[in-house]
Amino acid sequence: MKCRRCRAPAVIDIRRHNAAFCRDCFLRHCREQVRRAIDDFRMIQPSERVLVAVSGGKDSLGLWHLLRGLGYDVDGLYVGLGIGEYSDESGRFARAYADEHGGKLIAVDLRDAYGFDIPDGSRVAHRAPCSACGLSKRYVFNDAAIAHGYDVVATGHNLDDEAAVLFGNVLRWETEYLGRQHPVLPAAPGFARKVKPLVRLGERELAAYCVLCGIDYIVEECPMAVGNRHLGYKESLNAIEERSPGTKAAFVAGFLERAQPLFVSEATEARADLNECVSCGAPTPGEYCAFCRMRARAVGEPIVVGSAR
Ligand code: Q46
Ligand code: ZN
Repeated sequence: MKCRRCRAPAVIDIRRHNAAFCRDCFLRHCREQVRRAIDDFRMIQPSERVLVAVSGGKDSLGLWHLLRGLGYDVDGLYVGLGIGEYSDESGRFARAYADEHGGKLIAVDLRDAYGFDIPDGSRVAHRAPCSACGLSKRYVFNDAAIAHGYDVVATGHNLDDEAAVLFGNVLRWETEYLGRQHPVLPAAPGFARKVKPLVRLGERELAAYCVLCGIDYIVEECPMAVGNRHLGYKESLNAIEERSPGTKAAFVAGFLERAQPLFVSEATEARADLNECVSCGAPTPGEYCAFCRMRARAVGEPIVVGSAR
């Protein structure tokens, strides 16, 4: 197996590109995919400050490394979710990367900052752990970006993630989510811009990128992911991809090009006419934002005006 670019011995083959690469050409390929995604979707301007949501896994640490390699001004944000040993470990990997590579890492511990963690909070609030977790992370990323003056929040969602989320949204015809499923969610009053620069790279490529760059990352999956729908969608898509490489990339790219614009108005309507949460000031369609409502249930206290920020 030879590298497609330089004919040196290859270290990885990527079936959907029908190509193999040596180490250096593969790293270049990864940077190139990220650069193309950023340019195609106008994700980040060169002078902007970027906050990467870091979980300690291959995607987020790989993203931090790739963005730095492309010359962006990037810091990391780690949210301590309180998911036992998994959170302790993932925090260690995030801090170790920041120490080793001289990156600035902002850490927010959910329990210290907001009084609950994901396992207890989701149980008490009667919410599925991943739903409570997703809501909390989105809230904390946005809040931290605005509080610290970042222009954009970058998350490590890769091609496999995007394909699985799209698959789920299509199976249930979640039209509002489909309208919002885009590599860039523009800024709006109270919302920082959100971008997904890894949308052109698969999970396996990210793992290989980290290994070849010597980036240590947490390999264990979050224990709360076991049996969730998202994993089931990934497995189904993997089976399809195995038989016909390139399906996931075509699915996501075709959606973004031909179908996503049809659903945009629904998502925009849902974002219009928002009020400020009476408790924390975050944008919300109601009186209190979903995070403050969940937090109040999780900590077993009434929502206090001005309590969360
Ligand atoms: S961390 Fe949180 Fe994931 Fe764990 S609880 Fe679910 S959403 S699975 S990315
Ligand atoms: Zn609120």
